[in-house]
Amino acid sequence: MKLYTAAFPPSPRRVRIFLAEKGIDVPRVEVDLVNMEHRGDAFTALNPLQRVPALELDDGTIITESAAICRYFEALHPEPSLFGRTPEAIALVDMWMRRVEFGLYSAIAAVFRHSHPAMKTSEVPQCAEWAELNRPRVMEELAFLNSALEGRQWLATDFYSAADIALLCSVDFMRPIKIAVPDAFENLKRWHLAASSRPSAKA
Ligand SMILES: N[C@@H](CCC(=O)N[C@@H](CS)C(=O)NCC(=O)O)C(=O)O
Repeated sequence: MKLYTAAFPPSPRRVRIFLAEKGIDVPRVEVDLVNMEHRGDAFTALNPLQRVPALELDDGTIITESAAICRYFEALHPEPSLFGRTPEAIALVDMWMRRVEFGLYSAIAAVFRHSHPAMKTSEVPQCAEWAELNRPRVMEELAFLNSALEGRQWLATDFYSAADIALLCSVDFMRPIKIAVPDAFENLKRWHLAASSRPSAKA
């Protein structure tokens, strides 16, 4: 088994944090995104979408999409559970993970992909106007998540879950687009400190 990953972007980091929480060690292949290795023939043969992460199983099966890779490892190693054990917890983790992905993460990604110089060759054409339209959406999503975290330690349920990992990777992905969590969003700030303090955050 091999995990194709890259150091800085959020999606491969989601998988690395997930694996660290589970205590699973998977051989890794670092894909050089700066030098466009993911656009080369070898990686394109693995993932025609030319994105990381990708997981190659021993029989050659390729799994992409960070959430799908995490679900694969949850099924292989159910404990500690990061997707929930009860029907209710499973649904809540999924609900919050999707809210983070479709809400906050997609707004941040739109700003990053359409405004950051590093994405010039990947996002063609870059549309600066689309980036600017998404900046206020990022703030709206942060406000929503801040209120959702009122009185709660973790986002979805009473344990640190895959939804928290998605949120941590999204919030940290705001650094390159120079958006910070406003001080007024105290619940989100408290949550971010707690999530960042877990050893897995360094993965
Ligand atoms: N939905 C996918 C997103 C994968 C993705 O967009 N990966 C980015 C890094 S976070 C990438 O490989 N970007 C390279 C490019 O756009 O050229 C997932 O969750 O795995």
